[in-house]
Amino acid sequence: MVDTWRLPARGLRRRAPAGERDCNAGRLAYAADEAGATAGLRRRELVEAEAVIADTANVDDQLGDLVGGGTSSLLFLVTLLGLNKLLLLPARSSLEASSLPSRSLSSIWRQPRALSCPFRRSLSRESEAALPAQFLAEEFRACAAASGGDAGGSGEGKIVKAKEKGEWKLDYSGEKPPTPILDTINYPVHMKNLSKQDLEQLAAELRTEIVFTVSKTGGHLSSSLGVVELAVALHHVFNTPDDKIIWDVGHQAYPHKILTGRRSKMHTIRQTNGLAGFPKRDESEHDAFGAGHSSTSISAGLGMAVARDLQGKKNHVISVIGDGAMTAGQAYEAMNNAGYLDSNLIIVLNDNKQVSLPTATLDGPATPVGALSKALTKLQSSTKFRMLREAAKVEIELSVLLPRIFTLFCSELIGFFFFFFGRFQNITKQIGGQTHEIAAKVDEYARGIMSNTSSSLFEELGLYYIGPVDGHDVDDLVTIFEKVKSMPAPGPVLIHIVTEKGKGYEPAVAAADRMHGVVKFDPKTGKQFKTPSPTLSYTQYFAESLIAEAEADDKIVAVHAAMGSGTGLNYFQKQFPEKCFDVGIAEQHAVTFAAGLATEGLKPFCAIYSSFLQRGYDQVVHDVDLQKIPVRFAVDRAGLVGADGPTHCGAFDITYMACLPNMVVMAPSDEAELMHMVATAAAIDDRPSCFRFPRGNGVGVPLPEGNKGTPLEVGKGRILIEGSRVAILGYGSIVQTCLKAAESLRELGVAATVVDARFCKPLDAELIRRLAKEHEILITVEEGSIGGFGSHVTHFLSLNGLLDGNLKLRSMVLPDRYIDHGAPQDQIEAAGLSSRHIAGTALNLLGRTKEALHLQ
Ligand SMILES: Cc1ncc(C[n+]2csc(CCOP(=O)(O)OP(=O)(O)O)c2C)c(N)n1
Repeated sequence: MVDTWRLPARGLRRRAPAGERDCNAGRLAYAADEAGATAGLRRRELVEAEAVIADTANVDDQLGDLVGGGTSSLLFLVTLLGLNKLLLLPARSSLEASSLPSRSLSSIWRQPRALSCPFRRSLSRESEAALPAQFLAEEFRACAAASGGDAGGSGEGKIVKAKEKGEWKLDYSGEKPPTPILDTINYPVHMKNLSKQDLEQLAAELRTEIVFTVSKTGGHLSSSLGVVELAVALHHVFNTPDDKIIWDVGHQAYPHKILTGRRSKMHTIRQTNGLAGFPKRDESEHDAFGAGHSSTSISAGLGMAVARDLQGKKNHVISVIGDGAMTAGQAYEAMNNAGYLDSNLIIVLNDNKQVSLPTATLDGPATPVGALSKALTKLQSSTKFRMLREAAKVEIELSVLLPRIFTLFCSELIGFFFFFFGRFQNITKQIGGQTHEIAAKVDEYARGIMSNTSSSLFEELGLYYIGPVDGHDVDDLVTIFEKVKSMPAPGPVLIHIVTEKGKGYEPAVAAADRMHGVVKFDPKTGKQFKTPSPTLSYTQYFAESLIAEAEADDKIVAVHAAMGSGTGLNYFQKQFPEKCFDVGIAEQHAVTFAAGLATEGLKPFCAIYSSFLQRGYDQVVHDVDLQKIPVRFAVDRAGLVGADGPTHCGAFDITYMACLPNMVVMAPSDEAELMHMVATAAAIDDRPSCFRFPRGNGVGVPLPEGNKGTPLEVGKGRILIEGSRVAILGYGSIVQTCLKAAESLRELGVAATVVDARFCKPLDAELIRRLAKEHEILITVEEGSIGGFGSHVTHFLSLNGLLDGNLKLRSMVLPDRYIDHGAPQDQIEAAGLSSRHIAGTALNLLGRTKEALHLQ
């Protein structure tokens, strides 16, 4: 038997998945394999273990068969009581008698399901190298030390700073940290038989690795640091890609990426052609669902769980959602539906008490917004909950046992029925009627009576609540996940874990914003290398001018959805704390809330990123535009956004706003214009209005006095350069690029007119008519999708017969596809919206194609 499973070195190589072949740990695996005797011996031991595990599984299955056939009520009782493991003792003794080293033995016995399931599956379907890879984890480690492998570790076999007084003392010296365990792990399959100590060390190594990597690339830091133990525990217990882990928002997925085959590419994260900063289905089969926008994970997870059930599959689905993301309505819609559909779904609520961004005001740490965070705090401070956490293991066992005992006592007939159906359905809920209610009460009692109000919000929604659990205790997490995983039909379960954002990295923990999103930084100090700029960001100019407006008009108020720093409204908040509303990650609510404020005579500015406003679109249409309510939308991050990529790209706002009948739609070409548009929006009080502005810094034009703009005439553009033959009509900040294109054209002897359209709605009809009549070529340019400004101009021209003559019209817009994350200049090039592209378009239309090709 042993020989049957001892694979020759070449066989191993053939069977290794492609992704593993070229990776460091893969090389170490082969080194281990070549090492021969040791590797062979260990494999033999493990193969024997597998045989015993298979035996125990057989006994388990036979038990089920016997009882299912109704032949033994004793066995039935034993199974109901969860005592069937006792019957496996003979198998266990034979395992003990085998030649397995005691450490492997005990870890296998401790986690029979975690080990036996993937093994059985991999053997039965002969999947690629799952068995050897898993078995080789220990060999990898041995060989990493022996070979001084190039996987990034020191090869010394231990992390630089070990655990002291229960805390890992990690070294952030800026040197590449030694990561001996991480060096052995390329895919989750390599971490299945790690001991508790190994898992803890793995988490510590991941933490140092993330700090080291992100210090060189920039990106999201502290959310990932807060979930390393969670990621380790999830990947240890569950088996992706069969099991699905959905990371809400996805900004915390760096440890997951590292553990799922992407470690060697982490230095490319968020860069052109590099790894995405968020989970992405195209990037890895381990990324079950793409994200970037928050609060979608429970809906997606529930869909996957129901699809699994309908198709008779048996995998697990886990949605990981933060307490911030949990503030959005969609999360509750999903939980409500999950409680009703009752499908097996595991929701991990990662509660780090940081709901909004930044995680602090300008003056220091911010209190989390919303009632939910208060409720969670109450739950955590409850003595019963603390006791519950300590007794988490017992609690879960009880939750399974008590209904079973109860059911048995009620009626063996019901119990029999329950066994048939209940094994695969929620235990108490499936019994039905009064019996269900009584069983549910026993269940609740067993779980310690959840809180003072006897049942938490989540319980009311139909979820089985477990927690709060220390989210930095790998052992607890593993135990709970294993228990939940082994429950036959728990329905939707919510595991509430408590973590610290930035955990383990002092500069992040100490920083007011927890170093949520960072540029490159010095790992020793956490000091970020911010490039000094002579100008401020558009966001800051917006905030300054809104403050100036509010100083002059006490009716002005501001609303944002968990983005105080992102929208600059933290400055406004500091000045007018009573007039600034952070509503949590709740864009839909933000819009209708602003509408409500406006109906009572206030002048709300609702500042939301272009891509996030998509979520509040029906509210924009139905609650604002249809009723002509004067809400002012400050649409930040309009156009391409660089490293955040397509999830955050503000591509569609011109299109979705300008199609609304009552909306005034504007875009400034520079920061001074932005200030004028803030003033214009403040002045428009009979209908809604919006203005879009990009990520990035202003161009350095003189600002209006006191940062207070002057209202513009609605629907009037301005001519910046008068030329002939060619007119370039720009909308928004891309007007600056149009000016550069005109400069290139001028050098080639072409005098182009450049116009700043200012308004997409209403269009400056008179100006556009004039441009069409006085030029041969009209080019519209915008950093937005098809259907926006260019479409409105074309529509106007065609309706007015201005396309019936010789005019050559071209609309330059974002291409009809999503543009990947990357450097802003690369994205502009990919979109074909650089000054070279604009000038080239003009030259081509003038018949000067060769010169167009040679443009720089
Ligand atoms: C719909 C939407 N609105 C706003 C954001 C911006 N955003 C990214 S992370 C974040 C906070 C998320 O908090 P939480 O889920 O608790 O995760 P943490 O950052 O605390 O780890 C916000 C508001 C977003 N990603 N999606």
